[in-house]
Amino acid sequence: MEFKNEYLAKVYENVVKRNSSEPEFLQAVKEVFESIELVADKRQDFVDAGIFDRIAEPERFIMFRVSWLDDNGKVQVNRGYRVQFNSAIGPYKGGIRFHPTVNASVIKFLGFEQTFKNSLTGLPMGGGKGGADFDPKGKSDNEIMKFCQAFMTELQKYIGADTDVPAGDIGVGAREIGYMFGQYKRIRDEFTGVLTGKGLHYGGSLARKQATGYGLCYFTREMLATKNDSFDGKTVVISGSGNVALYACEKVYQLGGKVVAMSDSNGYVYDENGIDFKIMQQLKEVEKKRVKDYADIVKTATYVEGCRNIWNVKCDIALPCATQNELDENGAKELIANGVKYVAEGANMPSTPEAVEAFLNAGVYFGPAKAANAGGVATSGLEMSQNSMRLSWTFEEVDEKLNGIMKGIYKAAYDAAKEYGCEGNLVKGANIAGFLKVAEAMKSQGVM
Ligand code: NDP
Ligand code: 2IT
Repeated sequence: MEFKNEYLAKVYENVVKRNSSEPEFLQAVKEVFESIELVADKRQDFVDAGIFDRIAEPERFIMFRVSWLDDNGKVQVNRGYRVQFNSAIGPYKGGIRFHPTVNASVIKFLGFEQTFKNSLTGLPMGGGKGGADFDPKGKSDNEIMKFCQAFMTELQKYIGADTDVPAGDIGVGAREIGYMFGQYKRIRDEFTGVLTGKGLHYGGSLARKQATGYGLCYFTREMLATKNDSFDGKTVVISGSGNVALYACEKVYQLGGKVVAMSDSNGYVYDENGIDFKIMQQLKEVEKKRVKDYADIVKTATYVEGCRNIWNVKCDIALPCATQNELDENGAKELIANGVKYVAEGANMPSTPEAVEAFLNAGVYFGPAKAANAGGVATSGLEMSQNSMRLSWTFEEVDEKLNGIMKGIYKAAYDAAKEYGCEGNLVKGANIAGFLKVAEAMKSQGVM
């Protein structure tokens, strides 16, 4: 039996039966259930209210065809998704991912995780996620616009500022949000905060772009402080080189650390002198080039083919910021053998369960995604507040609130772990703290 609590074992069995072809979703549910069985033992009221039976079943799952014309006038068809997972504590909220690997399992795992992450922020946001199996790589700007318009033409039926508020994720940044916002406005004739991560000229929040990466480092700083340690002089490896990775890199330097390696899906660059943030930002964010090109510009850097090899690089702190299951048991063992002390997840579920176990067993202090990367959605929450008030805060104001929220999340996860007898296990702590608020709200609102 997978669980000590018999009731939860039965509930999980049912989840497996219903979702047998969805490995990522089951992986995410299992991890959360392994933590909240401690709650099930203590809280018969939650058992009686059927909270555990309901929590892994999304309130709504929408799947739709997205047809559009490419630059050659040829019809292209993609599949779009939105999962509206849980609205107990606020409107559905979560990003949109455009990547060829997007499927029902990936969207559901992300929406499930988002529910607890959003709860941890302390802001009133439920859990949702969406996306399409569209590959933005090699598409012209015109094709991106056509796709975004076709995608939103269908999605707009289901979302709204008080219903469901999407944002960016892999393959969706300010450009895509702009095209989707424009299409929503055209069809619904409403200028509302229906999306976050908007451009600064039309209601976007300052510091939203930086928020996930910055927040990850603020969270890591709290982890370090618990061990009477700091970023000062630390060597850091960051996987990925997209939105989250880039701004984690910038903040590591601001806090006194040094980033020695970054990657994309093809390979990684290493430079013992430190990766130059400005050059990497220009290359990836502005010119949309590859990490390989970095080594052509910076002569002290070396490029290594194969992104998973990045975990062979010796470091004190590892920040996986690319995608799910990018760090497996082998990667974890390499990091441990090379003396890694801290791992904090910028991506969603980047470490496999075996990798997480290896870190915990080796005494590596581990910060799980739903706590460590919550700064992005938290700042989306701040964007929603600013939109509702029809005003905007300064960069410094938003950044300070973000730091405060990340400190609060760390404390909530740390304290919950302690209260439930697993001090120092932030995986369990984050799952329990995130779950409790959602569960209380579901119980108060009755069976639905
Ligand atoms: P971007 O699209 O900006 O960047 C993604 C990065 O990850 C790229 O470097 C990309 O490389 C790499 N990558 C993507 N898929 C794979 C893959 N299958 N294998 C190897 N590398 C891959 O996305 P974000 O930075 O926004 O997102 C990164 C992670 O952070 C995701 O897990 C996302 O869910 C999570 N996240 C994002 C938040 C946000 O606010 N944006 C908030 C919280 C979490 P390549 O260019 O080669 O594809
Ligand atoms: O995974 C995430 O938290 C995000 N992609 C951000 C979601 C949001 O609504 O800002």
